[in-house]
Amino acid sequence: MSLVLVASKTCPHCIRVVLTLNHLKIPYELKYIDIENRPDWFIKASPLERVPILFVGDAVLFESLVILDYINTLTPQSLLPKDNLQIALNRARAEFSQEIIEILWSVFSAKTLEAFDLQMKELRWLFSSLETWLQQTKFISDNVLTLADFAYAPIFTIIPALKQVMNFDIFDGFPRLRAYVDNLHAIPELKMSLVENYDQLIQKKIQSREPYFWKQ
Ligand SMILES: N[C@@H](CCC(=O)N[C@@H](CS)C(=O)NCC(=O)O)C(=O)O
Repeated sequence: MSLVLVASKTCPHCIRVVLTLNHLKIPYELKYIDIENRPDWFIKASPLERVPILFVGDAVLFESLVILDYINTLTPQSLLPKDNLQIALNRARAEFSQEIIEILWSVFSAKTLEAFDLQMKELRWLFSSLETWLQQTKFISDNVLTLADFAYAPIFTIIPALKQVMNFDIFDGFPRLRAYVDNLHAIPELKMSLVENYDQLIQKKIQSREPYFWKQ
C-alpha cells in the first residue's frame, strides 16, 4: 500500500511521523504544504485542515499519534513494549507531549513578562512529570527507545534551533530531561528528518510572533 505523508516543514506533529518512518525504514512519499496557504486538495482531504495527514492508498489517516501507531504496525520491529499496560502507559506519555507542544508555543509567543512567566510556570510543571519518569527509565517510558520518544523528539529540536536568541535556560533544574534531550539527538535519523534550513524557519516563525523573550 502506498504511503503519502502531507506535512509542513516546521510542524513537530509532522516531524515525528517523518522521523518514525525514516527510523523504521518504511518507504513513503513526502509532500510539504504551506500551512498558511493550504491548497484546495488538502482542505478537502484533511478533516481538521491540519497537518500531518497520511494517505494510505485511498484512506486518509490524521492525528499524528494515531499515524505513529499505524506505521509501527508496518514492520516486524515494533517500537512498543510487549505488555498491554506498558503499551497504554507509553501512549499516555506520548499524549502528554501534545500538551507540552501547546505550552511551548505559548512560551514562545508570550508578548509580556507576565505572560511569559505564567507560561514558563506551566511548562516547568509539565517538565516535572518528564523529570520524574526519567528518574525511572533512560527514555520516556523504557530503557530503550519506544514510540513515545518519537513523539517527543521534534519538540526538542525546536529549542536548540532557538539557542542563539534564548536568554534563559529552559532546562534549568531538570538534569534528567537535559540528558534525555541529548539522547534523543543521538537518534541517527533525526537530522535527516528535518529540512536543511529548519533552524532558520523555526527562528522566522517564532520571531514573527514578536515574543517577549526575543526582545530581551
Ligand atoms: N493533534 C494534531 C495536531 C496537529 C497540528 O496542530 N498541526 C498544526 C501544524 S504543527 C496545524 O496543522 N495547524 C493548522 C491549524 O490548526 O489550522 C496531531 O497530533 O496531528
